[in-house]
Amino acid sequence: MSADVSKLDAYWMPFTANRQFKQAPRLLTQADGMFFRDDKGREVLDGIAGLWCVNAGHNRPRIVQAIQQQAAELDFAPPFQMGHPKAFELAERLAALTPAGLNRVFFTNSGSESVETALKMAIAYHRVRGEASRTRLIGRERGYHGVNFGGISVGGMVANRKMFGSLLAGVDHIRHTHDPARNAFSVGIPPHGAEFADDLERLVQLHDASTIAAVIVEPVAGSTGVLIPPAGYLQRLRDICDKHGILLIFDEVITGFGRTGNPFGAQTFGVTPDLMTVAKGITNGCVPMGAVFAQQKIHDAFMTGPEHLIEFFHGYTYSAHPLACAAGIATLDTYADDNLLTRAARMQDEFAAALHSLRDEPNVIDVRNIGLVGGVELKPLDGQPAKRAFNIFLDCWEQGLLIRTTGDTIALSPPLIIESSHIERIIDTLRGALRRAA
Ligand code: PXG
Ligand code: PLP
Repeated sequence: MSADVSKLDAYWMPFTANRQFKQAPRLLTQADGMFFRDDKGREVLDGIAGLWCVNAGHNRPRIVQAIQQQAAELDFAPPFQMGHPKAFELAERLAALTPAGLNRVFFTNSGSESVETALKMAIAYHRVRGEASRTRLIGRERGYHGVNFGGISVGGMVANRKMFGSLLAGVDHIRHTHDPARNAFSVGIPPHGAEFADDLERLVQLHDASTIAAVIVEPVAGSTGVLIPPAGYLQRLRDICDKHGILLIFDEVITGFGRTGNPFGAQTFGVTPDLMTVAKGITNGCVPMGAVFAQQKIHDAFMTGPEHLIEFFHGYTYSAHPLACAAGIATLDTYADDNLLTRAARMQDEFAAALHSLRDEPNVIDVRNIGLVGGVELKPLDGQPAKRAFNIFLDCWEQGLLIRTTGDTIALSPPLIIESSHIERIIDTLRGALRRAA
């Protein structure tokens, strides 16, 4: 299938080098299983599950049918003061998968919206309980929490923040956990750095716990370059939050839905947050959707006052959109049919061994992995940060492999249906590109 690519000007592309792209467009026109096809008919192996979202692989029949049927049956239902059956069904199905207690589900349309929703819930929760002074939000350096104002305020990626003014007031950050001097080439969970969590104690001493509503972190930071939490780190954050009455928010937009070997990262790391944000894999990437999972006590704290009044003044026109709910239910069925939410645990040793075989290739300064997430960090070209990795991205594309790069880190997050032959092809292609770039 060839597309008309004569006119590329009108589309201002997101998080894209627009001028470079439009000189040599990379157009995807079809997808099935582990593969895309481009407009020239080439097969491209999907090394990143679309964008960390197509966890069950592309074009899954149950999901396709569910979306088609739903579009014909109920195209839209207003989500405010109205409902439709699949919204309740999906919420119940999700609540059965989440770690203990996270059994109330608020729907959004993206990871960014999930983050805004969780931050607002946290501040409002303290207020409805009579602790209105708890308004401060704590994020982490190098964190990614989407692109809306709350998310970039608690986020810690400089390029995503510096252009956009003064951001939200009353935000602070704990330090990131990346420590290559001690942890480079760790296989799986890095051993050193639980004490990075103590930075939260420092901020409590500075601001006082009575001003802090919540701390938000990604269990595994993805966009910032695949940072795996050091052993004991997340538990220590949990303990400090408990000691000071601070809510702990896990942003599981990437780690949710099987990426780390369990349904959620919280289960892989054995730490349960008060609020959890998800998106992406909730519908296998097929229809935009996100959600916030809340501990029941947080939900219940809002359920006071006259019963005819709205309890939480928040929501989106497309919250719990019928197409997204239908896709979500079919996605959970597909994950169950193929045992996909634990497949990363079964594949991770093989994936890790293949990935770490790249450690002696030119300019590789670190390799990181957990579940079916891999990071390969490269020594930057002198004076040209991100260029070496971008060149490798372009080379892999030429060779029929889609990867992601952020700065000089290559990120891999293949669909969870990946087989050994795909792992070999990904690593062989990457190895060739690393050698050519040397
Ligand atoms: N939180 C986290 C932890 C994410 O990874 C978002 C929030 C925002 O989700 P939406 O759906 O609003 O994009 C994300 C999204 C990358 C990459 O570079 C990662 C994301 C988005 C785009 C690119 O790998 N994660
Ligand atoms: N802007 C305007 C003018 C609107 O009327 C609305 C919703 O009604 C929005 C923004 C928010 O849109 P959404 O609910 O899709 O986030």
